[in-house]
Amino acid sequence: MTFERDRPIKKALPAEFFVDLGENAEMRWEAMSGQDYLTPGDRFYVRNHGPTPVIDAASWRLRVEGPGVERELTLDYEELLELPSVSVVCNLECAGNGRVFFDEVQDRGAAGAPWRLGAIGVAEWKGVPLRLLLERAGLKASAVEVMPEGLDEARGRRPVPIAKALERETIVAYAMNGEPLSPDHGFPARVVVPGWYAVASIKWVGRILVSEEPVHVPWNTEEYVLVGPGYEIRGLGLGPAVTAQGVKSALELPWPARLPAGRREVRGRAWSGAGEIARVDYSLDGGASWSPAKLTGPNLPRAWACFRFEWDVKPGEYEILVRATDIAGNTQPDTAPHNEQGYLYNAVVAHPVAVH
Ligand SMILES: Nc1nc2c(c(=O)[nH]1)N[C@H]1C(S)=C(S)[C@@H](COP(=O)(O)O)O[C@H]1N2
Ligand SMILES: [Mo]
Repeated sequence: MTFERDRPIKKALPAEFFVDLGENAEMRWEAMSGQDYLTPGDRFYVRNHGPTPVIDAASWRLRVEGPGVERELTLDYEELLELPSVSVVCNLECAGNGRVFFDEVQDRGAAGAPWRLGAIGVAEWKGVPLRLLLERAGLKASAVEVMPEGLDEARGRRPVPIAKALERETIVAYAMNGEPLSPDHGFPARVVVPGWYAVASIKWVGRILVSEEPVHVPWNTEEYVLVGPGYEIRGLGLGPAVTAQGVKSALELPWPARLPAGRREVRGRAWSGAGEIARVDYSLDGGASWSPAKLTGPNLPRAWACFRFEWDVKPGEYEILVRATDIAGNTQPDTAPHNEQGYLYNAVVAHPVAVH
């Protein structure tokens, strides 16, 4: 395994697709314009806590172990690929996606990567249900949490409760959009936990610990926890851990956007951890009035829904507001409650557009 500190991300980061944030790379939303449902791997955001490790598949092993299983299970790459697999189309979204708006809109910033809205992408992930691996290791009824651990320097690790680990679509993925995972997205294998913020989707997984007690690690006690007024301190953490995704939306436009005057079609995507998108509304008058956008194409739970609307526009300066609602009735609010690390910003965003 090798790391290159001066090249933390391996894939090319062309400026038209990405904002290069060093260890991290944000997708520019205009990179989704004209794309089908999925985000191509060469445009997918990257969130690393250190340089991407380059792992040799031939010497890689995955171990499933711990007090919550009867026996240790060890697999090599070929063995993983031979197990029964499923394909899951879902998004991965960083819990900090939208963080910059706490500062820009709500005047109260938060520490962390200054993501706008491009720390999300939807891919087709193929892999082995985590459930199957747990069963082969002899899952005990006393198992409480399942914690995948990464082989990166940060040893990224994040427990999920046993019920979430056993969901049909929680998988150990080895392919993304029909190709083996790339190093930046977790080669040889990563966990994908649909519906939860992507910190739980551990890349470069080498070990899966099954516990009979709640597990405390930095990513559920110090980071990826909600700290601030209104958030209770529970157990050993500084606040409740971020888990299920909220409802959000974004336009497939540059930030800020520049458009020629005339009849335009504006497009975007909306998503929610709670299921399908029920509706998307937009406002061109600062939120005084709202009109429904048209939902088009697939609307898969825990992935996203594409939407569009017509706009006949004269030269000037505008803001487009978009507000998504999911099937559980959750709607994007006007403001997002502040928390110190700037997670879960899901308020309606005013997208600046200059029309010439
Ligand atoms: N081992 C490991 N897994 C990890 C991370 C990491 O730094 N190390 N980052 C997590 C976070 S915070 C996010 S948002 C997603 C990003 O996945 P991506 O880079 O494939 O988009 O991976 C998660 N899994
Ligand atoms: Mo993240």
